Amino acid sequence: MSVSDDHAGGGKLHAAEGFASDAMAPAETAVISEIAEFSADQERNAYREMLLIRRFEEKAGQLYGMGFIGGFCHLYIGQEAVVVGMQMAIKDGDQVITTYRDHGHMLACGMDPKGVMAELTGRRGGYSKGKGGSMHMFSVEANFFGGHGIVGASTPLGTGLAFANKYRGNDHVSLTYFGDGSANQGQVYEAFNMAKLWNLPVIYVIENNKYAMGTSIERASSTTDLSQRGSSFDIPGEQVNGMDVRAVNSAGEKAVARARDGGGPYILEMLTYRYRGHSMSDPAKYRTKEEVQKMRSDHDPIEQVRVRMLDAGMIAEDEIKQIDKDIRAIVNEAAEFAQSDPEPSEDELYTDVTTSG
Ligand SMILES: Cc1ncc(C[n+]2csc(CCOP(=O)(O)OP(=O)(O)O)c2C)c(N)n1
Ligand SMILES: [Mg+2]
Repeated sequence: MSVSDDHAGGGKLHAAEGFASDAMAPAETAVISEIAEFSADQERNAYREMLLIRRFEEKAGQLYGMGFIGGFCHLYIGQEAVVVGMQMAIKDGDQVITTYRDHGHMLACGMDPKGVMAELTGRRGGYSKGKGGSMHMFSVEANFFGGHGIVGASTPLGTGLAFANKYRGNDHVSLTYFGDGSANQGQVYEAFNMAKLWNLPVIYVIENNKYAMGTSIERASSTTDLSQRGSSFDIPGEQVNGMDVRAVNSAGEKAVARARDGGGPYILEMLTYRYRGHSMSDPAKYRTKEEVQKMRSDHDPIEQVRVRMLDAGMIAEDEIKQIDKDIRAIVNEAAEFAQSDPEPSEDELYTDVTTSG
């Protein structure tokens, strides 16, 4: 049985082979991190966290289809290893900021699935009181700084978070996520310049899922090894197998330790893939079903951990089923809350809303 409804393949996994010999192979010049083995606890934790994101996103997709969620909704299914592996590499107080594909990041930061789901359905128990929606959530307690709809905008803001850490003299780092499409935005390079000039503790996590909406990286980018995009600013970087949570974690641990020690900014280009469309309204004409199916069956981040744990005798089938059941219960509870919680009252219309002019 597959771990995921979304994982239709059930095919053989090649966890240790990474991307060798397929279209997702890293550039030839790229530095590839060594993969550290996980302890049984780490495997279990990674499995649970990734599964929570997967199931949450599947449920969000269903609620969207049923008309409970309006506006934009960008699902993270397929990319779970990136945020979970990175989250395992940081400590409390380190900041996380990302784009609109943000539900996984919020869950990984420890935000309440009920509050996230209720925000998606526009209810008052949502993180923005039901007035922000999928792309506009925030939690100071969880050190999650959004949720940003403007492509490239999270990069200078995340650099600013790193500046604040340095200014305050603390040892925190900022994980600043953005996509392959965002990597062609001008403000990213203005931020790179300042990050290096001031030696800021920021890790730029580029989630290269190969597409920016319907445009492949090959069609949009003059250079496709995004880990080297900081070279003009003397910011080093490396490509990482973003479908293997251990590879992400290994690279993350190194980059975070370096930044915490005053080593300055670093780029981690995560080679990853989204299984679903760009958003819920995506005609998906820009890639073949076979391409998607191959990633799901050969590289699924959750299935890799499940198979590894079973092969190593770290976990029994029954325990896996129990984790599955627990996660389903959490997600169902979130979905029920998101459908039964009332909408914001009318007098909320003008609170916390900024206007210009
Ligand atoms: C400044 C700006 N330009 C264009 C858009 C429209 N837009 C939304 S998402 C997107 C693609 C971004 O792709 P990528 O950075 O690869 O992130 P992914 O969606 O793959 O996670 C575009 C062009 C926008 N939101 N902001
Ligand atoms: Mg992309």
